[in-house]
Amino acid sequence: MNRRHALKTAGTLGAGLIWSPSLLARLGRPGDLTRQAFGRDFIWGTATASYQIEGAVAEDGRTPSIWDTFCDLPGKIKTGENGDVSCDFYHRYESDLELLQSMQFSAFRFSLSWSRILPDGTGTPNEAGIAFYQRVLDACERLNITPYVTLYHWDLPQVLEDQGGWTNRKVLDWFAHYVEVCTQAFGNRVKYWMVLNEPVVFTSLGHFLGDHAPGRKGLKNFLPAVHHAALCQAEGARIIRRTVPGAVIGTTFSCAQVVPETDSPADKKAAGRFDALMNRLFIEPALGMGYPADAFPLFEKLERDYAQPGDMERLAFDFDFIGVQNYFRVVVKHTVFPPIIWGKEIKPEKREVPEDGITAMGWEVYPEGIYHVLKQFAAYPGVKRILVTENGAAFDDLKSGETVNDPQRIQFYQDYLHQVLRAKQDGVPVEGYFAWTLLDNFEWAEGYQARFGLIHVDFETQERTVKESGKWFREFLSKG
Ligand code: GCO
Repeated sequence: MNRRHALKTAGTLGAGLIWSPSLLARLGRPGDLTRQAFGRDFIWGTATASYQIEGAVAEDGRTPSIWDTFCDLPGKIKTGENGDVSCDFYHRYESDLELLQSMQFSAFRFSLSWSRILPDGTGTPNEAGIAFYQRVLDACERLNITPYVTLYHWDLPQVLEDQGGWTNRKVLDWFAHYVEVCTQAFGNRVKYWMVLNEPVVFTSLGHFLGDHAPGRKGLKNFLPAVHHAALCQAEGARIIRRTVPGAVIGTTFSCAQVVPETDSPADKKAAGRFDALMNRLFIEPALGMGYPADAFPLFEKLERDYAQPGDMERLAFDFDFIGVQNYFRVVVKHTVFPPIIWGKEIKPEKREVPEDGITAMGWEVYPEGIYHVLKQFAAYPGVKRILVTENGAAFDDLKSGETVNDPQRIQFYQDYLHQVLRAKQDGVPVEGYFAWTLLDNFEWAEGYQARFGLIHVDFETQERTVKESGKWFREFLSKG
C-alpha cells in the first residue's frame, strides 16, 4: 500500500530522509507489561476524528468541509473514496461506544465537526448539529466513558476555505467564535479539551504539499497557515480557560524521534531542521519560546512577515497537558538537491527494515521512538503532563469467519506500551494512552484501505468485529 504523509514518511527542506533498521526497537524494555504497572489513575482510551468516522455528511444541516470538497477532486484520494458514509458513527455511536466499553477502555477521544455546529462557518449555531454531540455525550455518561474532545481535527468548513481558510488572519475570529459556541454548548459536561490535532500535519500536507485538504501549496500558503494555527492554538485554549471552569486543556502534536543518518555535521544539521519542523514548530511558541528559527532559518519569516504586534506573546498558553502522537521515527540524511524541497519520498523498498517492521502505511515500526519522543517533550520545563493521544498501526488484517487475526498489531501495541511504561518509570509525566483507533475508518488520502482499528468494519454492511488486538486490550485492561 502506498504511504500517506510526505511529512510523516519523508521529506524536509534541504534534507532527504532514509529509514533505518528497527534492530534497537526492542531494547530497553522494562519488566512485565501489566495495567497495574501504569498505575491506577492512568487513562486508557481510544482516539477518533469526526470526518474519519461520522458519515452523514448532509444530515441535520451539516455543510461541506474542506475534506468533502477535497475528496471530490480527481486523484486526491488514492481509492477515490470519501467520508460520505464512512463508519456511519453518526447513527451507530451508541453501539460503537458499547464496544469501546466492552474492550475495557474508559476514555473516548473524538473531534467536533465545525460545519455540523456552524454550517455557515460562523454566525448562528445549528441546534441539530449540537444535539448529535449531546447524544454522544449522553452515551458516554451512560457507559461511564470520559469524553476527551478535540475542537479541530482538520475539517474546516468549506465556506471559510472559500475566504482563504487558515491563510486568512480572519480565521482567528472564526475560530474564536467556534470555540465559544462549543464551550457554551458542552462546557458543562466536557472537562478534557484539546484545541488542535497535529497542526504541523494539516499545515504542511494541506497548505504546502497539497496532498491533504484543502490542497493548497507553497510557502505563501504554508507560512500564514502555520502562524494562524499557532495563534488559534493559544487563543482557543484561552477561551476554554475563560469559559469552562475546571477544564483540563491540552492540544496535540505529531511527533517523531528524529536522528541523523551519520554523525556528520551536515546530517546533524539536516536532522535538526527536520526536528524543528516536526517536533518544535508548534510547542515552542506555546511555551513562550517563539518559533524554532535557530535550527530552521525559514521560520524567521513567521515572525518577520506574518506576526503583528503582540502576536509573539499571544502564542503562549500554559497548557495543562500536551498530547503526543507518535507512529514512527525518522532518520535524516543531508542532501544538496533539492535544496528547498518538501515531500521527497523514500520508497519503502529503499528502507533497510525487516519486512515485518513495516506497517501497511509503509511506516517503520520502531517502538523505542515513542520513548525518546516522550523524553524529548518532557524535557521542556513548561510541559506538566503528557497524554499519548494517538499511537497505533495499520496492517492488512484478514477476516475469517468471525475472527480478525492481527498478531502484528498486538505485537505493535505491546512493544510501544513497554516503551511508554519505560518512559513513565524514568519519570516522564505520561498519564494516559489513547490507541489509534477505535474503528477501521477513512484514512484521509489513503481512503479505507489503511485499517488502523481495534474493531474491523465491513464497509458494505457496517458490520463490526472486534479484532484479536481489541480482545488483547480487553484482557490486558481487565486485569487490575
Ligand atoms: C493523524 C491523525 C489521524 C490519522 C492517524 C493515522 O495523525 O494523521 O490524527 O487522523 O488517521 O494518525 O494516520
